[in-house]
Amino acid sequence: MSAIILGPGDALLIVDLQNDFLPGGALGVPRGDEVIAPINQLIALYRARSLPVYASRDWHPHDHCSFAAQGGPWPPHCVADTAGAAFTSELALAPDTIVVSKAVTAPVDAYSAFNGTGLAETLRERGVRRVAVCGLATDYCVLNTALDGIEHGFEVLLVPEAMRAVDVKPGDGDRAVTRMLSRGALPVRLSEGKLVADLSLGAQP
Ligand code: VGL
Ligand code: ZN
Repeated sequence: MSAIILGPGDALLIVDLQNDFLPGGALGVPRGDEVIAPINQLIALYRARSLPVYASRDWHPHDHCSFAAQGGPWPPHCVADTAGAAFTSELALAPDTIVVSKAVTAPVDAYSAFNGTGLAETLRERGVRRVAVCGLATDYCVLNTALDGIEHGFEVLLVPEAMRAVDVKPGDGDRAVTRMLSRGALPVRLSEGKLVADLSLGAQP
């Protein structure tokens, strides 16, 4: 079993754990609620080592271009300052969580937490070199965030048990995971409260 030793340079990045993306929300991800428990474990793991926790959120104006009324693909969701846009209260976010708001203006959509947010610079200033990515949804914002993270030169740990997919087309989530791994993300899983490499997901020997 290959344990991942967390230390300086590590950070946790939780993608879009907002009420609208949970079952019953405006754009509920099927079984999205199942990620809350593992993400809370991840938060505890990183906080125990005083490592930074980042949480991105979709933070749209009411007339955002991704909404159907504007010709976009989605129902209205995550409108800034509404209950749907709030992080789920079941998430054990500490007051020092660094919140990253994205797609905050009407004409621009952003699936990636790196897109238009200054996140790469913020991470570098903090000395972060490796981010563990988890959250919703695997096939949209998690996918684009992880790929951008790699593009920006960060090592990316992927926590599949702590993410769920929209699966507009069946298999979208699995294909997204395959894409992230093929670009160099390392799959990890929680084992007895620690992170270990997930060799079952095609990591190279
Ligand atoms: C997302 C659809 C629309 C996501 C955001 O967070 O994955 N999906 N906006
Ligand atoms: Zn959105």
